[in-house]
Amino acid sequence: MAPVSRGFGARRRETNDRLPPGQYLTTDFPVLSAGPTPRLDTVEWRFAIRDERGESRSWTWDEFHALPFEDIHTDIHCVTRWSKLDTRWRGVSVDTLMAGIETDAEAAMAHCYGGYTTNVPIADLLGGKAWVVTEFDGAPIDPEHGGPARLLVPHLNFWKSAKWVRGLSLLRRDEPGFWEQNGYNMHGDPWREERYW
Ligand SMILES: Nc1nc2c(c(=O)[nH]1)N[C@H]1C(S)=C(S)[C@@H](COP(=O)(O)O)O[C@H]1N2
Ligand SMILES: [Mo]
Repeated sequence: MAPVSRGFGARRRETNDRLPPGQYLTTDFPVLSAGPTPRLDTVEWRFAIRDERGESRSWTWDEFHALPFEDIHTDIHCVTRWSKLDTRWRGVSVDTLMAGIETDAEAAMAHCYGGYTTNVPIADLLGGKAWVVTEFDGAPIDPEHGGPARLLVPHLNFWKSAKWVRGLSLLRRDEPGFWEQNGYNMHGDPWREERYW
């Protein structure tokens, strides 16, 4: 009945409860990019949402920073099986960005500087589940990790968290993005092991 090993066991269970099936923990932050890292000037940066009727609204860097920012403390899970616990981000919730946009869309396509795309159901973007983030660990996000801004949808596998995001286009019907056309799951819930088709 050594209290030390009881405590250790309890902590391990707690951590394991946060690890989806088939995932392992990592403490570093791997970089996974399908192409080169775009170098973006925030003066030129825009973020736009286009609804399914083709109407759009967009924010400059300064306009974006006039929106309410939130601190996000979350675990992230990559389909290549690493999970990282307790990551800290800062950004604007998609709820805030979508406020005032009337839509019946089923899904959104995230578009990125550099050409990457990924599709996410609207239900997974609203309700405090997704953000456009500009800070990681109290500093601007490194370009390799998606700076100046990336989408963060931490309850889905990390390929849905589009780096260098430049906008969302709202889709009446869900469509596959870059990895989804190449065999990745349309939804990507790590807890259901939604990895590939
Ligand atoms: N624009 C863009 N976003 C992207 C990717 C990419 O190649 N391009 N890779 C995705 C994948 S597969 C993963 S696992 C995460 C990796 O993010 P990280 O490099 O910050 O770890 O970004 C996702 N977002
Ligand atoms: Mo990934």
